[in-house]
Amino acid sequence: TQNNVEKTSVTMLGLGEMGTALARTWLAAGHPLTVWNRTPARAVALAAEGARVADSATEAVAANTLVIVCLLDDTAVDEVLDGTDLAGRDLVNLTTSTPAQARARAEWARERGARYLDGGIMAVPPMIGIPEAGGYVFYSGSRDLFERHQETLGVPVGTTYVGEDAGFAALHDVALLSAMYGMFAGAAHAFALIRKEDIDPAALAPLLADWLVAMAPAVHQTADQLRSGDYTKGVVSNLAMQVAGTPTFLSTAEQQGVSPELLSPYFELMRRRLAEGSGEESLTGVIDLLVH
Ligand code: FVH
Repeated sequence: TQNNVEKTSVTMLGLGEMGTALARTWLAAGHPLTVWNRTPARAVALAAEGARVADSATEAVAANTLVIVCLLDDTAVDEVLDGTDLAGRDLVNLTTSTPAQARARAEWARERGARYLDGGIMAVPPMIGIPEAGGYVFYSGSRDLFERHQETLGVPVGTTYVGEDAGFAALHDVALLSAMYGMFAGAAHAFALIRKEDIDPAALAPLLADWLVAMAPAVHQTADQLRSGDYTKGVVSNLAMQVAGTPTFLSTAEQQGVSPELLSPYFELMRRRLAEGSGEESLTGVIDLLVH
């Protein structure tokens, strides 16, 4: 419906880059919106677009049942929500946190009479409100709450519910971002290898991107092997062969004057796993060496 009265009213606490981008989409979609930010100047543009600006976090929380928080970190959440009356509120926390912080926040909210949903945002601000950009938010915590507000939560960006454990959204968020940093580390090493050569980085970039995309589906075999416990299942390039190849990578790095410090820790784990007699396996066994 296009009728504003029938759209869920939203309170938004935190108007940084992300909070502002989120808030703007609810306004544009016709959701009555109350906002608050520590620095009031950041609310001026949204007020001009139709948001009601509360004088305090307490007033903003009192305005609506659905309260969405997007602040810098967990400490800021403490400071902002301290003294607000959360009884009967549906608290959705999109602030980046650790799984332990999210679980503690869920319990903290429950003690104050609020339902709780935690979110991990898999998007940067320019992706908000652009469905084709592919961003989404992991949600975990109260399933009832998620289902009740799924339509509203889906206005800025897609939604993916990952379980009743309030820490799971943060865990999924950090897991995906950790894999991303591994990819960035590999790309950094690749660019370093050609840095002093007459090779255009812009020519390497599409080759690199296509190769990473081609290799990415390997995670499905990893998952399949972890589930079955058989790390030799479907192996094409076994660990023994891959460890035998590592001197080539290290020598090439040396010849190119490139530090091996990004690659070496992973190669060391591969060697340790091989030393355990796992030469016929894939690289999946490395995962078990990481888990204490
Ligand atoms: N921006 C991004 O690319 C990433 C994408 C993935 C998710 N993150 C997380 O989203 C949270 C908010 O990030 P942000 O981009 O909005 O961050 P800032 O623009 O720096 O705004 C921070 C807001 O937090 C307020 N704030 C900070 N400390 C306090 C405090 N002690 N008391 C009250 N408010 C506080 C700040 O207020 P002000 O400085 O304007 O007064 C902003 O509203 C974050 O968890 C990312 O990890 C974004």
